[in-house]
Order: sequence, then C-alpha cells, then structure tokens
Amino acid sequence: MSGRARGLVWLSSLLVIFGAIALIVVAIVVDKDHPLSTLSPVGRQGRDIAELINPIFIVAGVVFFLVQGAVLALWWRYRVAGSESGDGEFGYYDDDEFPEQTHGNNRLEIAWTIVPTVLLAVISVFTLVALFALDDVKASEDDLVVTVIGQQWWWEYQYHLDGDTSSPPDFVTSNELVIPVGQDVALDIKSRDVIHSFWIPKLNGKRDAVPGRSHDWVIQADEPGRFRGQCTEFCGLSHGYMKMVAVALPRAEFAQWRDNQLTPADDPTESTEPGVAEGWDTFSQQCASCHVIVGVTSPANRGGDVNAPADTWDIYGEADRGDAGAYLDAETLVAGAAPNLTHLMTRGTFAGSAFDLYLNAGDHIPYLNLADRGTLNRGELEAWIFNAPERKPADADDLRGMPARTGLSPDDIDNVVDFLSTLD
Ligand code: HEC
Ligand SMILES: [Cu+2]
Repeated sequence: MSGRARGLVWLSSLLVIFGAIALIVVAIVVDKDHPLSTLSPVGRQGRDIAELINPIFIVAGVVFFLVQGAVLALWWRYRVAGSESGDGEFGYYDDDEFPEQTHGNNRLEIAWTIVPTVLLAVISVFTLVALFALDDVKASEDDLVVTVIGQQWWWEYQYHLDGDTSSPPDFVTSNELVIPVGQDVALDIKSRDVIHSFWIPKLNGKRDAVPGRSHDWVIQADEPGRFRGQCTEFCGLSHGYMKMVAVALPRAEFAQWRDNQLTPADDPTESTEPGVAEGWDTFSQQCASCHVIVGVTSPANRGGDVNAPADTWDIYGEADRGDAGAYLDAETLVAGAAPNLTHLMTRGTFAGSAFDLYLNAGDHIPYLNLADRGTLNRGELEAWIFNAPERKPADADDLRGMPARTGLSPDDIDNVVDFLSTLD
C-alpha cells in the first residue's frame, strides 16, 4: 500500500501544481491585443459575449482555487511523514496507527450539491439572455445586408444595398468585409462547397456556413479599424489560410468606398500606362475564364463594349459557366467561383487574407487614399499568380483553388500585375 499511496499523493499534488502553472501561463499568454482576442470586443455583439465570459471566468476561478486549495490543505493536514514502527516510508501506517475513518457528512454533502446548482442556475440565466440577444438576427430596414459565401479557401461578400438577398447583389468583393461604423450589418452566411465557419472574434461569435443552408448573423463595430477573423470549421488542406478581415469605416468613408465599388473598371485596352494593355491581353486568356472584372470581363463587355449598361453586367460570372468550350478552366473550379477582382487594389489582403497586398500596411486602413496604401507587395502577388498552389496548398489534383500559371514568363507576370494595379 505504501508505494501506491505515495505515488498517488505525489501524482495528485503534481497535477494541482501543473494546473495552477497552466492557469498562470494562460493568463500571461492571453493577450488582449491579439487580433483574434475575444477579450477586447469592439461591437455590441462582441461585448455581449465578453460580458458573459468575464464574470463566469471569475466565478470558475474562485471555485477552482477553493477546491484545489482544499485538496492541498487536506493533504497537508493529514499527511504522515513516516512511521517509527513501520519501515519509515512516507505515507506508511502501521495497523494500530491507522486513523479513524468517517463516512458521510450530510451537511457537507447538501452544501456541495446546493452551491454548484445555484451557481450554475445563475450562470445559465445570464447565458440564455446573451444567447437570445445574439440570436436576434432579423434584419431591420437600416441594416446593411451582405451575403457571405464561404468556399475553399476564401470568402466572398455580395452587397445588397436594397436589402433583398434574393435579387442579384449590387457589387461583389472578397476576403475583406467593409462595413460602416455603428451600423448593424445583417449577414446571410452560405457555403459553395463544404462547411466553413465565419468568425471575427472582436465583432461576434462564430456562425457556420453550411452548403444548402442560409444562416443569419449580425455584426456591428463601434469604432473604425481592421478586425481579423479565421474560418473555424476544418474545411480541407488550406483551412488555416482561410482568413478574413472586417474593415469598419466611418460612415462618410464607407459611402465613398461603396460608390467606388459600384464603378466598373477602366478599359485596359485604352490605358497608356506601360504594361497594362499587354497584361490585360494575358489576363483575358489565362485568368478571365474564372475571374470577373466588372466592365471588362463580363460577357456583355467581351465584345469590346465597356460602356454596356450596368444591368447587363454579370457580376458573378455565372453566365460564363455554361460555355464550357470557351471557359474550360471553370470545370476545375469545384466551387464554381473565383474572387471578383474589379477593385482588387482596394483590399489590404488577398487569397483568403493569407497575404498582405501592401508592404508595411500594418493594421491601418488602406482603402480610399492610394498614396496611403504603402507599397504594393509585388513579390507576393507575382509569386501567387505564377504558382498559387505552392503559396497556399490546394489539392493534389488541382481540383480546388487557383491553378498554377507556371507557363507565364516573368515579363507576362509583370504585365499582368501592371494591369491588376489599375483595379482600384
Ligand atoms: C481556374 C480558375 C482560376 C484561374 C484560371 C485563375 N484564378 Fe486567380 N483565383 C482563383 C481562385 C479560386 C482564387 C481564390 C483562391 C484562394 O484564395 O485560395 C483566386 C485568387 C486570385 C487572386 C486573389 C484575389 C483575392 O481577392 O483574394 C488574384 C489576384 C488572382 N487569383 C489572380 C489571377 C490571375 C492574374 C490569373 C491569371 C494569370 C488567375 N488568377 C487565374 C481561380 C482562378
Ligand atoms: Cu473554411
């Protein structure tokens, strides 16, 4: 008995000590400034969650230290250093020294049943109140309405300025969800392939994007800023690279951004900038089968009429999908879509927000003022265009994500990037 008892005592005290150390480490590591921290919310929904977590964590902490403290105190109080008549081993009793045993203690047992019950009951009331508040996702008239579509491994945002998600959106963008400060944004979350989960911790909790379903969610930011997010439902090889950013802009700037998004791209064939016309030439052959650029690649404009009326733009590019002969690559796109590049340069990140589009852009907002955006992260963009699966693992059979374009010469790629640089 002595060896086992001693082992158990040491094991349990070690567990307690490690538990306490782990707790301290967690407390130190939990960094409120971390981009994915839920502990420094900036919106109403995020705050509802934090205001639930914080008191519960304190209660749980007090319970933890009371229980563990009692374990340690009892261990210390009833420890046996060794027995003179025994073999002197720690924790060893002779039969005649064996302490008196007690069985049952009604008062104690009632207390430790009632106290946790009351604690949990109180916690559950606050939890339910918070859950119901978060689940109140009915869009009101003043909300900005955005359909969010997850797919391997990036996010698409379709803006419905009239609030009607059943009609075609007014414009489409990807990876960076731009929202006005202080306004509720009603999200209609969907998936084109497998289950993903939309999560921008500073703004709200997670909501799954499930194929064939439409999940409502509401986010809101109190102050301008860039708030990072991460897909939180494992969705395949590049799940870890499936990030997103919400950018909250003051209302006036948001309106400016929105108006800019509604503008089609300039006709690249008329550009006098070096490389742009050549870049467009390559793009139209190598990229336009998947990527839509409103005013340039949409079918109504393929004939060369970039001034075609707005309602003939095909901003999903879905009209292209039927024409298998002309757009062979569309077949390899399981999700059936690629990011709309019309205003690529107004994003701070690309490819599921896995890469920065600008160098040293940090967390400032490079949206409206070109001069303020920092330097284009040309190397990363070129590397992406040349061999995307090498930058962001896709699928062994190239059935997902963006295909490699390793046939392009450095000059081709240079020109394509010159062309892409005009998309702002
Ligand atoms: C087979 C379809 C397909 C073709 C062809 C294709 N792409 Fe893509 N592209 C995609 C997909 C899908 C993504 C999103 C991949 C991801 O984020 O993992 C993407 C992402 C991008 C992005 C990042 C956009 C963003 O907002 O995140 C750029 C830029 C881009 N492609 C440029 C090009 C260029 C330039 C070419 C031609 C040389 C090209 N693509 C050819 C499918 C395609
Ligand atoms: Cu995902």
